[in-house]
Amino acid sequence: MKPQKIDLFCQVVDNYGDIGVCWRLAQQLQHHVELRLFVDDLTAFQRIEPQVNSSATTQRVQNTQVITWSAAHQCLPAPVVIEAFGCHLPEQYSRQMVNQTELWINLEYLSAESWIESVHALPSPQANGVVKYFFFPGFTTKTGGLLRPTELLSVTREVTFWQRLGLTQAPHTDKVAFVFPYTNAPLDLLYQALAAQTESWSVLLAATAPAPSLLQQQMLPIYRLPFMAQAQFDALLDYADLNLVRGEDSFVRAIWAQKPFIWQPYLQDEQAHLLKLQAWLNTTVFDAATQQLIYQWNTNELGLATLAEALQQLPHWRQQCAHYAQSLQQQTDLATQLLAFCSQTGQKTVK
Ligand code: TRH
Repeated sequence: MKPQKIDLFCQVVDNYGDIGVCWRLAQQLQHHVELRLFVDDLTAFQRIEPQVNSSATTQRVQNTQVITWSAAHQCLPAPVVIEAFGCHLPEQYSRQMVNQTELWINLEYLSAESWIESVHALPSPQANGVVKYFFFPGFTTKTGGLLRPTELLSVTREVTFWQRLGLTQAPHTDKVAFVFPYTNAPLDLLYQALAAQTESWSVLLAATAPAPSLLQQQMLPIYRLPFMAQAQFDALLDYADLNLVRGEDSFVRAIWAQKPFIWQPYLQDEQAHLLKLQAWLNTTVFDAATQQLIYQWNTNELGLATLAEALQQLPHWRQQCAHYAQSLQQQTDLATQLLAFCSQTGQKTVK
């Protein structure tokens, strides 16, 4: 059964990763199926997509039907339902699924840990009588793959692009770093290392990042950005010479930008994020120095000399990132895998 209609549910737990992933996925799926995206927090959604009307119960946003969580009970469930990151579906909607839904998928968080392969695509019968399948994104062919953009965005030295970001023109330094960190990232070290390079660097600092001190602003040009639409965010990842990213969504998108990047995973109890980080590093083609640099960025062990040295070797770092992205490109992307999974599995579970 080729799916015709899919309902995708997104609950915003924290930050922007949940809606960031769901919006990306929705935009890709809507080319193939009639898609409804149910979101519980339109204010967060509006920040990454300004076309969203935060008070509309239902609306079309770039060809995707967007419905608020509270209006879900008025909708007859689709044959395929995807809940993102184990969010709990609205109760009444969930009860109605029994006669309507052939396939229920829980799209899980991304991880490179090896256990993912053994649980990806496993079924689990649910109280409402519908079987739920666990769909794990990942970095190997035994997982659900990664969300992949259909094209890279060529930014654009257009003045209007920069004006929307509050800049009069593109930064005029030799190189640009785009910085989207968690608050505990060693930014002072980064600024010092960038300022010490022979080539001149400027920093484009995401709206959520800690404000630079006066001293830091004297080291190099730091442009504080407004909160941007996700498409602009992506364009900057493609434009920058170095990307500092975090969480899940900006991390994956930074891989495709094929630029040197450092990933800061979302902090978890008992240092679980470091296990995730190491598991991912083990799957990469990065040399030991690059792996160590990324790891130490997250443990606050990184030395100024190590970072400065890596920046001096930027073309080599960039080459590694390009190879890495090219090797991952051999894998089928997440949206394509999800659709194929629906075709194969929906058939089997149909009553
Ligand atoms: O916001 P995050 O820290 O999200 C996190 C992670 O996804 C984490 O895995 C999850 O468990 C936690 O939330 C609850 O980082 P992430 O995943 O990179 O998502 C950020 C999104 O915000 C991404 O889609 C880009 C978007 N964004 C914009 O569109 N414009 C902006 O100006 C900024 C700063 C972000």
